[in-house]
Amino acid sequence: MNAAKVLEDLKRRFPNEPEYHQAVEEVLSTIEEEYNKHPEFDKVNLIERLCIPDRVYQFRVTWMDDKGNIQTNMGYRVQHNNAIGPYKGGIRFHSSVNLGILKFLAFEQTFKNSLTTLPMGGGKGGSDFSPRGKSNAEVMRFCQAFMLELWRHIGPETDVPAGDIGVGGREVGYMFGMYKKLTREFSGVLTGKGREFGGSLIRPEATGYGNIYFLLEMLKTRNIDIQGKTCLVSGSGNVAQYTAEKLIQLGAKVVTMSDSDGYIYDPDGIDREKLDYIMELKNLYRGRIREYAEKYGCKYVAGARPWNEKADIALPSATQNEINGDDAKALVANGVFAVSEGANMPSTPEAIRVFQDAKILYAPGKAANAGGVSVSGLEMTQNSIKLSWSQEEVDEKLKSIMKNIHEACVKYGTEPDGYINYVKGANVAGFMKVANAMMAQGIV
Ligand code: NDP
Ligand code: 2IT
Repeated sequence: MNAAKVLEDLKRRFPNEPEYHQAVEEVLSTIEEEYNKHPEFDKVNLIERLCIPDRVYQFRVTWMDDKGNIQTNMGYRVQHNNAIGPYKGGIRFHSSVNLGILKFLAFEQTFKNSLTTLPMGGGKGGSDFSPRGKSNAEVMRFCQAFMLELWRHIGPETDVPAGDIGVGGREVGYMFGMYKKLTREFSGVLTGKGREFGGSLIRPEATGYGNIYFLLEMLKTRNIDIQGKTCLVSGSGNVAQYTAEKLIQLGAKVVTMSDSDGYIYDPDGIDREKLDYIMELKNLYRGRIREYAEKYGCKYVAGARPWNEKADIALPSATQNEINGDDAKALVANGVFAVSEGANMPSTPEAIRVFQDAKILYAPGKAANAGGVSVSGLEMTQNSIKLSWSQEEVDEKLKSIMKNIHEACVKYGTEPDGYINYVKGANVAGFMKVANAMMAQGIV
């Protein structure tokens, strides 16, 4: 394979999908060498089949708002690859959603899910519906209208969606209700469900906790203790909240959180009580992070991200491309020695280069945030055996999965000078398993 040529061809055939091109380029550039050691892969043009999704569903979602107006949104499900298990991946509701963004997420998900060691293929879905400012009833009607189309394409052994930006327990519950009504079947078709109807304990916490478990493994390679370390967290949604919770439990100091309007900087650190306030503010009242600064009298910076503040560790947990090259330079200059990604692709290629050139610990999302989908996989298992495991059991399994992912990164990503290139490690490890499964299954 010639990575540059494959990418050029994809750009020509699928223009105007920059995030998809970005994600593919990052993977191809790091697996090219390994891929070319296996001429049998190229003989069957494996790479093209791995980059282009198996299929994409696109549909119109029409619903009525509280004023009686009829609203139209777009709905999508990208089924990327099911070589190692049913398609699996979240659903995103955000005004920015388009096909290119979901293709990047489904592509990434395929490698991430492979890394978890659980039998899950890769997929992603969503809509350009924005839950911001919508009433509960509007969200319910939208979720129902969305599922009215999606249900034909998913199933517990076919494709199992879950949450992502704008989709949490509430939305999963509404979608599950509609799916059940349409199919007259109670099944594990979605993960991230409520505990009362098949949801796994620790699933809400899993992405944030898993990211910190991965961070601890990285810190261990340099004999660094997390206690007392100052951390920058971006976002204030599901992933950011449980990232902060675990950091606080471990004695680290979280000084920032953010939302799409700006960030707060609390030099005293966000403690348990302040985090409870954020959880209530965001999950119950659906308020803005600015209100935290008003309540606790700390700095709020509108329209900015937290990467210029001084810290030891950064945990981007909001969205893609939220750290650019300049942000990365500021982080490194301010003493940050570890970046572990809770979000998917939060660092631009320039930012990744800055981190790797500075030889700091840098974990890409597909490794560091794999805890979320891992516990989704554990939820699928519990649903199919019709049992539920205790909190401790799930947490232990999550820790061991994150440790295994770290080991895989070390195995495939250690460079001659000893620096661990986690991007390469994660991509090669994730790729090899999917590639071998595809080879065994013939040209399909
Ligand atoms: P949430 O919707 O719960 O929270 C998202 C947070 O990020 C909010 O604070 C939101 O601000 C902010 N945000 C969203 N879009 C933007 C934007 N364009 N610019 C600035 N801030 C933004 O989502 P999650 O916490 O679930 O997801 C966060 C990231 O983690 C995403 O990249 C997601 O793909 C990834 N992820 C999620 C997993 C999960 O299990 N949920 C698993 C693995 C990865 P506001 O409140 O203003 O909207
Ligand atoms: O990006 C992700 O891994 C998720 N949004 C979670 C997917 C899942 O199926 O739990």
